[in-house]
Amino acid sequence: MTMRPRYTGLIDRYRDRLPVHDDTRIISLGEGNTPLIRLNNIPRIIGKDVDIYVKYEGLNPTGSFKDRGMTMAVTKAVEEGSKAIICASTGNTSAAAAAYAARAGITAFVLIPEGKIALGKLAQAMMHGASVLQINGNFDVGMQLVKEVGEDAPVTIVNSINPFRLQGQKTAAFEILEELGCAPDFHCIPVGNAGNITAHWMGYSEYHEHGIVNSRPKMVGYQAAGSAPFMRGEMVDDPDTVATAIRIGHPQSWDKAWVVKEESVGWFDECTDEEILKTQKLLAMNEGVFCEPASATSLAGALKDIETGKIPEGSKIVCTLTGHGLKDPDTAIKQSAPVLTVKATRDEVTKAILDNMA
Ligand code: AN7
Repeated sequence: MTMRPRYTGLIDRYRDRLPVHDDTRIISLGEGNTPLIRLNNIPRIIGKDVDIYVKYEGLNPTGSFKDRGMTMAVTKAVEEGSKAIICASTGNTSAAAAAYAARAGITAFVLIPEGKIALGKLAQAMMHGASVLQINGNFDVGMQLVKEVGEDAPVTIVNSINPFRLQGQKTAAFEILEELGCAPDFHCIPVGNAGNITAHWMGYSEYHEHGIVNSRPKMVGYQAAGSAPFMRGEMVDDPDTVATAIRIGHPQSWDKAWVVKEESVGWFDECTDEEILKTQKLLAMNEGVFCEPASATSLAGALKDIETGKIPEGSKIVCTLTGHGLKDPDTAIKQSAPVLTVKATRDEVTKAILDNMA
C-alpha cells in the first residue's frame, strides 16, 4: 500500500498564503479539496461545444463553501482569545459557524430570518448547539443588528465582513487553477452578499500576480431575479426568491464586487426562480449532482449566456455549486414526481418496474 499524507484542511494546505503562524491552533474539519466535476451530458443536451466544470462546494464538511471561510475566521477568533462568535445568516453561514464553534469549544450565536431558512441548515445550527435567534426580519435586518451588537458585546463577527472569511474562501480558486493547469475562460458564481465572488477573484489574482498562471477568468455573478441589487443598481429592501440562501437585498461586499466585474471584464445577470429550479433538476437528473437552489443559479445563468453566445462555444467554464442539495429537502421534494405507492407483492412490484422502464 502506498501511503499518502492525511488531508487536514485548507489552512494546512495553503499555509504560506494565509495569515497564520507556525504555532496557530488550526480549527479545521478537513474543508476544501472539493471535486471539480466535468459535465458529460448537459453540453450534449444543449448541443453546444463547451467545456463546463462544476466545483462542488456542497461536499465541504457542513455542506457549503462557507466552511472555507469559517475555518479561517474561527481559527483567528480563537487565536485572538474570543470565546464567542456571532453571525446573521440565510442558513449556511449559521451551519458552518455552529460546527466550527463546536469544534473549537466556543459559543456561536446565529441570527436567522424566521421561516425563511431551509430545513437542513436549521437542523445543523441546532444540532451543533448554537444559540439560534430567530428574528422577524430578513437577512439584511439581521446583518445590521449583528454589526450593532458586535460593537459592545464580547463576540467576534464571522460574516464575510470579517476579512479572514475571504482569505479562506480564496483557496477555491487555487484548487481550480491547480486542477485545470490554467485559468478557465469564465467563472460563474451565485451572488448574495458578493463575498464569494470577491474571494475567488482574490485567489485568481494572487496566482496570476505570482506568475503561477498567465491569465484570469471573466467573473460572472448571477442573482435571483427577486433579489438582484446588482441588476437594479441599488439596494433592494424586500428581496424574495425560492433560493433562500441568496435572499439578500443589501450585499455586504457591494463595492468590492463592482471592482471584480470591472477588473475581470465580467458581468452580472439574473435568473428567475423557475430557471433556477429547472437547472437544479437538470443537473440532478442528468449528471447525478445535487445542489441547493441558490447554487444552481450559477449554471442556470451560464446556460443562458451560452445559448445567446455571450459565453462563446469553445469556452472553458467553471460554475461554483455553493451548497449541497440536501440542505433544502422541502424544495427538492416539491418539484419532483410523486413517489409511487405499490402493494408489497412480487406481481405488483414487477408490474411497476415494467410500467416505468424508460
Ligand atoms: C448556497 O449563509 O449569506 O455572495 O448567510 O449559502 O458570498 O454571499 C449565504 C450565501 C451562494 C452567496 N450560495 O454567497 C449566509 C449567506 C449559497 C449560499 C451564497 C450563499 P455570497
